[in-house]
Amino acid sequence: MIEQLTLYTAKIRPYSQRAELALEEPRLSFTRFEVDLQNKPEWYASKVNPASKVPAIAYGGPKTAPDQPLLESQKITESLILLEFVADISAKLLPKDPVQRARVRFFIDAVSISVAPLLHSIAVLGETPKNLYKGLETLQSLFNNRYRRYLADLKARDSFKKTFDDNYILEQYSAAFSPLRAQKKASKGSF
Ligand SMILES: N[C@@H](CCC(=O)N[C@@H](CS)C(=O)NCC(=O)O)C(=O)O
Repeated sequence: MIEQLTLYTAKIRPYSQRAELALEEPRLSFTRFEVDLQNKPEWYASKVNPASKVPAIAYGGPKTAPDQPLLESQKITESLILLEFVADISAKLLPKDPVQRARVRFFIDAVSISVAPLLHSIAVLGETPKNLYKGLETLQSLFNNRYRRYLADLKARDSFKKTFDDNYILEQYSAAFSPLRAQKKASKGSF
């Protein structure tokens, strides 16, 4: 039986979104708590994640308000580990066949190596997406169909629509990172 589960997340962050997608896909019942990363609750690091990052899960123990996490629940952190955890408790996310499972994990590994590390430099620092194209070519080689088809299928899923609000993300990223980009541009210009 699946126990009480609370996801601590922030909807502008891709690592958080992947944890939320994993929970939405098998339609697990969970409580979602949005962590304001600019103004984190004072209990968050001490009671949920000592690294003070999202996403994180509190699993099991008595039901409680998400802003009053209990010692009795298990705290699980690191988004890729959360994905494995959700796959384990739902028994739905991964294919049954071991070869297919290996393929899925190979894909996850390729995204982790070739795509995910570049997102910060592009979305936050405004650097060229040139290296991302190489990463996408790597992913492309893993598909029988085109990568665009995968992306379109992904965006059409209810789980994706529910967890991705592009206008909000654009707004938040612009507000949070425009000063940093401007500073970076100015310091480049001064050399
Ligand atoms: N390796 C971690 C990275 C988590 C991470 O860096 N989270 C960021 C948001 S994407 C965070 O919470 N940063 C804390 C902060 O901005 O104060 C994972 O995959 O869960």
